Amino acid sequence: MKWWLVLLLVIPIGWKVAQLNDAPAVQRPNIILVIADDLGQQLGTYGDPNARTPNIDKIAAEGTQFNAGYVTAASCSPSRGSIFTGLYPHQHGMMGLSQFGTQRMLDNVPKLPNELKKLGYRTAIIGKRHYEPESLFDWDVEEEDYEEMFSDRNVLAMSKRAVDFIDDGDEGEPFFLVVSYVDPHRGGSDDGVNYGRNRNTKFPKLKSGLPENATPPSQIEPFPFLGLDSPAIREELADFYGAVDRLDIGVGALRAELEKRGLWEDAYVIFVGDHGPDVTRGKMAVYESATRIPFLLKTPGKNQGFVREELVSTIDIFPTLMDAATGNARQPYQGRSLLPLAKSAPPPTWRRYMFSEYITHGPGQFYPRYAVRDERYKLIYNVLGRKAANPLGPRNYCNAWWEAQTDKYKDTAIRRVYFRVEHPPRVELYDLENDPHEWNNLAGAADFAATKDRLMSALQDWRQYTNDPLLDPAEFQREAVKGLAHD
Ligand SMILES: [Ca+2]
Repeated sequence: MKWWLVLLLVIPIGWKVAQLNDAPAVQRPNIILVIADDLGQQLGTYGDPNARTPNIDKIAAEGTQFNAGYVTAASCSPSRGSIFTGLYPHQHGMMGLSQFGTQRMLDNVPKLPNELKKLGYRTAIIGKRHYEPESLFDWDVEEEDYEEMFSDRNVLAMSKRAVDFIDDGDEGEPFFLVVSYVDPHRGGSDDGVNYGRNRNTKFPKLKSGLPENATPPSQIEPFPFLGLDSPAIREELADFYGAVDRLDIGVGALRAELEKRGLWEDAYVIFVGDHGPDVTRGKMAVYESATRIPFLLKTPGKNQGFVREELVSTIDIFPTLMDAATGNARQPYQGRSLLPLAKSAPPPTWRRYMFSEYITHGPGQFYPRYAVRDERYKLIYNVLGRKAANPLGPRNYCNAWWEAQTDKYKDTAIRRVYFRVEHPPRVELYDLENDPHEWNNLAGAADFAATKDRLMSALQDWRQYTNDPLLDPAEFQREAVKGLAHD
């Protein structure tokens, strides 16, 4: 019997997290999970020259910074579904955005707040949820004020709501607090305002009076993965970094309140982005710029400052926090507890491959693709290849995409990179060591045929092992009909 078949037989029984109800009454640690919306590694602690993020950087300095942290999908709902279930989108069922009525989480998947609540935790989510059905989740407090959090980006009001939840609890009662900021997502109360005709919505640089001094466009260095520079690109990214500044101010305010109550030092704190920035080759792609995220973990205590290179994923958050709460992170988790990596001891054996996917996003955006990387190489499998153009459309493109269309870049290598966004080949292969921005597709090169085959085989094994419904042509067709429908 194949190894993955053995696991398949075990996993359905294990959906329920076993034997947690009878855990002994012990003092459990407080847990804080901070989620940023559409943020890649654009932080000072990851070496970004534009970011002014002292508060978030401090979490890295006190804890463990994972340089190779990934989400399962670069779309809000599928990614958040994975954070809260420890499963890939094709397993938890929400393979695209949840607000259009076609994508919902399966009833029988494990849910992190529900499991922590069984252990005696008070649970709260302050800010963006973006999953369906909301009734599956057992939060004591859910605060999602659209105007305050999305339109006004009032990060200070969000911190206030978070501490109100803490102050309402009994002393010594452990809490699981999720603060889910909307920055630096596009939009806000300037809804409808964009960067020009047929262009994307603006990033909200200034909201609720913050930040007081955003970096001017002239001082912005464009994201390296875009490969282009222009005044319009700088203007757009200055707006993005203004929203990042505000996010950091919010995290600082939250931390200050927790410190005031003596609740910061002994808490477990995780900081992640739900996927990379909403620019071309970012959100909705499976490039590194889409799926690689800031991933910080602070464990109780002071001044750790570890930096790890292991491949870690948001599917590891569930087992990590169960491990933090119970001292145990047994199967049936897809991911692994990260606590063994948050130590100065030599690293244990770790995973060799990292997987991510994109199935769909909003209406009409069904274009399934999968990615697998090892220490050095990355393969992308675009299931439809050039049978269908990538249906994301110009509204999803940034000023760099428009810049690449100008005559100046005719017949250049960078134009081909942007062309590949709309017309991807079936298979892409990149050498991340020599080509970290994934510009030079090696899939057709004879020298790399063995690497390509090995990664494709790992990818197929993983899809089978994780029961990907899209392996079944009838299911694929059903999802295609759902995903290509327009509202
Ligand atoms: Ca998002």
